[in-house]
Amino acid sequence: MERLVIISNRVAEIGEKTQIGGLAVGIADALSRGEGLWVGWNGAVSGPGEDPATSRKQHEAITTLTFSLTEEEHENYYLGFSNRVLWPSFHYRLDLIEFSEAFAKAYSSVNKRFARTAFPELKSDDLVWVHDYHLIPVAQELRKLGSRHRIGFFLHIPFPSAEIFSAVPRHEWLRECLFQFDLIGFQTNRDLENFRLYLAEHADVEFISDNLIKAAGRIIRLGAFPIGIDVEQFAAMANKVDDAVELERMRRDILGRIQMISADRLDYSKGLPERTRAFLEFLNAYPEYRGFAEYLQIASPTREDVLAYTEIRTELEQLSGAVNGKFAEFNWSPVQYINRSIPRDKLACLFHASRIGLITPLRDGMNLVAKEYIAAQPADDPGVLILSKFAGAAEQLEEALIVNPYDAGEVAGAIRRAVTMPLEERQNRQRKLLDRIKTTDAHWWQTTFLEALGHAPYVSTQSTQS
Ligand code: GDG
Repeated sequence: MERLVIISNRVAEIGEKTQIGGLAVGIADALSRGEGLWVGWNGAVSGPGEDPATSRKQHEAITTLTFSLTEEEHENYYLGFSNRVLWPSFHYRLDLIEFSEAFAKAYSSVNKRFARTAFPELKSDDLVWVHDYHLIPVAQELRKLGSRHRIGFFLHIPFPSAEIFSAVPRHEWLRECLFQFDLIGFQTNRDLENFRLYLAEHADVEFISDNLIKAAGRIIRLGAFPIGIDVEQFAAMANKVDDAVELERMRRDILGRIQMISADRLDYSKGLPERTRAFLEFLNAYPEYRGFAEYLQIASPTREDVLAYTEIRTELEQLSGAVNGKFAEFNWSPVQYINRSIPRDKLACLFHASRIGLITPLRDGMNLVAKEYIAAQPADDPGVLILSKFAGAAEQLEEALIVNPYDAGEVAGAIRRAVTMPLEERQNRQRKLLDRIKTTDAHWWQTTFLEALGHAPYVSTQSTQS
């Protein structure tokens, strides 16, 4: 079997399996199928004059090769082009783009650095798998260094409509960079279709079949590979009794209360204020639930150096405060807002104990929390997933209550429906949802992608040397 080389912006700590998040589970699983190498940023920013030296670590058959970014690289490549240009635009927020020439330059040069770090390590038959929007130019940089490897790219976030993508500064360059991969993978069929429509309108491409194109003298395979989770691992965490969580659940049972839960990074794409407004609408429209419905909102801090993120946090804090101020009683608070990351096993137990999972992003590549909520449900008395139609997961999880997150009244109605849903209907929906997340789990995701990459017809007729 060929060795797998993963290149991603961040490299996770491997070892503590229960604590690593969704994406890292999929990658660690892929790497552990044989020998594996994982290359990327270690998360540290080196000060002026400090040596951002590469460090190598070994965890059984997996080697990690990590380096720090300089302050300037962190500012312009990571916070700049990646998170002030690509992230907002791919999530349909062109209004939040802050573009500068320095961002594009740093994005290009840091990608070069990723490629230069990885290239000397590559053996001739390695499979190379590059992850996400931070690293679109990596294949082109590897090709310039002489790489003839099969290189795959997986986009974890949505690929927007042609109209939106064509507004991204340097989209022509990004497109040409993408053509240096052998396989381009998306989360959903919708993303794949958006990419094809963009190409049809803006690029010189020959469409060979649904999954093959010819561009820049190369044959490139395209596909949709919805990312999954390790269902058993998550369910095992959820089924472990956590005394504090269990005590709270019993207290709610005695008082006839129900809990709704959401857990996201505090990102504007996740629709947190809209969701809080929908909950407010629910309490306004259905007053009989005042004193009984509780909404636990776990919003972990993220990218706090970007203005849009501090603004969304302020907005959310004002809103949660306003809902509590309006409706709370001395012995009941409608919103519990936590602006910290909590341990993964605790999160699983909280999902298990919550009657409703309220997952309503405005745009999301997939959304693993939706799948984790399902994995965590007790089979005999499962909760109900309310899911935004703009989460990639909605393409698969049809038995969830699918809602438009911009329509507070519709979400409030779905909450009401979830609260009153008969046990049999909940069980039926849960059975089907569970089935689906099991058949397309983390293992399925990585094997399907790597099989497609292994079979990608590597044809290069042009030299990219420059
Ligand atoms: C990107 C795409 C795509 C959340 N709060 C806490 C916590 N989490 C964990 C969740 C889940 C992960 O973080 C979040 O994954 P998502 O998929 O929901 O979202 P993004 O971070 O935006 O990920 C997304 C994903 O890539 C994979 O391709 O699905 O669409 O945007 O695992 O459980 N974990 C802990 N404490 C928290 O407070 N420990």
